[in-house]
Amino acid sequence: MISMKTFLFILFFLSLSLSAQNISKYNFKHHDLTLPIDNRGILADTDLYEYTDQMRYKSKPVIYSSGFMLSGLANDSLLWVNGVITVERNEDYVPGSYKHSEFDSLAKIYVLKNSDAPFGDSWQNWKDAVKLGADFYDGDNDGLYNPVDKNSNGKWDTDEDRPDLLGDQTAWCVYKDAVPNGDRNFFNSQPVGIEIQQTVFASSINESFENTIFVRYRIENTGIISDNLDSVYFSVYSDPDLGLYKDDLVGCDTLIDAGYVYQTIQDSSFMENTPSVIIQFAQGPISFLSGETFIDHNNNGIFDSTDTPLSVGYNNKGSVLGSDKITGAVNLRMTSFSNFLPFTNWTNNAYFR
Ligand SMILES: [Ca+2]
Ligand SMILES: [Ca+2]
Ligand SMILES: [Ca+2]
Ligand SMILES: [Ca+2]
Repeated sequence: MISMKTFLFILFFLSLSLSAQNISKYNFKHHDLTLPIDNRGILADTDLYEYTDQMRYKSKPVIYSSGFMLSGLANDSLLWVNGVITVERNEDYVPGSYKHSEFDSLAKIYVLKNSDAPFGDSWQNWKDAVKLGADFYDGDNDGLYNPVDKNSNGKWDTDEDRPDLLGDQTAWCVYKDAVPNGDRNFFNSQPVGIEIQQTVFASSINESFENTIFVRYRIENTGIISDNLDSVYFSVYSDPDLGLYKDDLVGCDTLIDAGYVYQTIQDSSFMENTPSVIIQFAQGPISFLSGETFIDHNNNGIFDSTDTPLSVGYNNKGSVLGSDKITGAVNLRMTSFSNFLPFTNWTNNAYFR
């Protein structure tokens, strides 16, 4: 029997609602996992130091490349597609924000650790992340991020500001779909005005989380290019390699909104400790669906005060910022999964989509 005691999880939180690039990279470490990332949406497939150019478990590869794909209709008619899929040369995002473009030179990866001193350097540096739109806890409720130890006790108190640190460690960045048409793999796809706040975080709050890295995407149509983006699909994309990629198998589990990659034989690199990788949607985007999540009494297609809610959606923002409860809505779940064989001489190689 093959032992597959180890399960690695990547959980995705979603919420919908060019010039010279300033590339910043970070090797996110959590127990036995390492995940190199950059500030334009690339997960795993980015060089930092020798042997960091993949997501690794106990120094051995588990994911070669990961990112996402988005598609939809702009202004009800124009079909667009973009994404970050390095193995297919789709790299359609650049560091920075449409809404706060005057601060694009600050658009790097901001790292917060639970072990950082309260009000220390990482909390002060977060001021620049806030300029680019990052969340913070506004303890004194003045609308500004000003991390000051008001009572000088060396500790954070609830009436003092703090950054949006989730779990043990948080790495935040923002990027936008500003790569021009001529530099894209999808030749007819133009920037449509999407910006994405990406938060990679990890926690040790329980044992299973020691093998888990979370990725939260906050995807926004800024309205700067397209008034309306409709029928939008978001896909997690991943090119996993459990050690040697040729014997990897793939599947999905609709009950837990997850895709996974596994082996039925020992991997020649991991041997008896061959892991499985599970990529799970932990919190889908909020959606209001007439007739499903609310009864639309006034028939305007919008959930408003005269309507009857049928369900509740949630936006979990961590232990400090808490959770929003959104009545009349639902968190969307995984609706499809596919694996993909891009090159005929590869066998059993799989993608999550
Ligand atoms: Ca404040
Ligand atoms: Ca204090
Ligand atoms: Ca393998
Ligand atoms: Ca209504």
